[in-house]
Amino acid sequence: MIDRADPRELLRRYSGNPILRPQDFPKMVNAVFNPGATVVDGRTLLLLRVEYRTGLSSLVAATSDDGLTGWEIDPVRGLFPSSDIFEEYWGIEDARITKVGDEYFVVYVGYSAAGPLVLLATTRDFTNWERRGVLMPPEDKDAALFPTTFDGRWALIHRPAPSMPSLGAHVWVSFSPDLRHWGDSRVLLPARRGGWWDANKVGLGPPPLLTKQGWLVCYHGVRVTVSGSIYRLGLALLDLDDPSRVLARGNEWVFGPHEAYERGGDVPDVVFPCGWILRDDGDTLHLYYGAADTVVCVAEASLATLLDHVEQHPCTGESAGWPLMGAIGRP
Ligand code: M1P
Repeated sequence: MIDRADPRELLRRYSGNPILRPQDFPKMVNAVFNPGATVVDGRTLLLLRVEYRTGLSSLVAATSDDGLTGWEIDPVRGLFPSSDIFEEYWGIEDARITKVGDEYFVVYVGYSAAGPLVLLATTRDFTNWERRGVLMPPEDKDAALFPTTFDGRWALIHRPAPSMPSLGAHVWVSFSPDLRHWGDSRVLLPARRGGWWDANKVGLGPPPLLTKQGWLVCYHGVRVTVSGSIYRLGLALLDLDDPSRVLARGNEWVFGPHEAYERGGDVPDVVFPCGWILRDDGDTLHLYYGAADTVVCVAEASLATLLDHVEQHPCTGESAGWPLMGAIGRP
């Protein structure tokens, strides 16, 4: 295995990675990955995607005092699919958690018999849940809510799958007055084309993060190679008042698989974050990600440094959109 670790990386891996593995569970499970993240009563809470040895997944809570060590898995705290619910027939996956007041809005993927779709459930304690139904019908995934409304409308970032895959899978934003009826949908971050790292398929990572400069967005881009797909991460910045306006989008990926636990697993060469937490100093950012669809890891970054990076790539006019998709700036 070639080690391509570079000390200049913006995101630094925690030396204790992976922080959660299948063998940490009391019951035998196949994989634990793609965690949503938040803070509950001062403790870091991850909502883990746990894939059992049936092939189906649930969302299970694990907590830690410092967000790095001493993880306590509570196998009965979380959200569990029911085969009585059509939308969750083959399990539930990849939670993104948005705190609104003292409630947590958890947007997740339901693996329905009609394909993956976007569901919402709310909770105050990750034990008692209110299922709020379908936000986006199949096929759609990689979705999260903003924590604030915009002129009275909720905003959801999501990733529909096109019926013609050759047209690419792009990140969209949609709006709703009531979390039930969605519309005013538009492409937010188109997948680029050709040789780009984020050509043809992109999807949201964690929920958008509020900063003074705008909403910071982390997304995954998928590069298809003869040996399989490589999932890497990039950054974009959205307007504070109008999140359908892209202010900046980095050209280079900022994080990609190179450690053994990212390069080998059920799905090799995948880093897939669904949560990040800005710590109390206002700058330390912990990014929680699934590695190779098998284990859970964390990487740390300075928020100011990430913002500096993305702001070097402002989008003006059409530069974030379709016409120039193959040629945004210089790499
Ligand atoms: O296997 C990699 C990822 O594939 C899917 O993501 P996407 O549809 O955005 O490419 C998801 O199933 C995800 O859970 C998985 O980690």
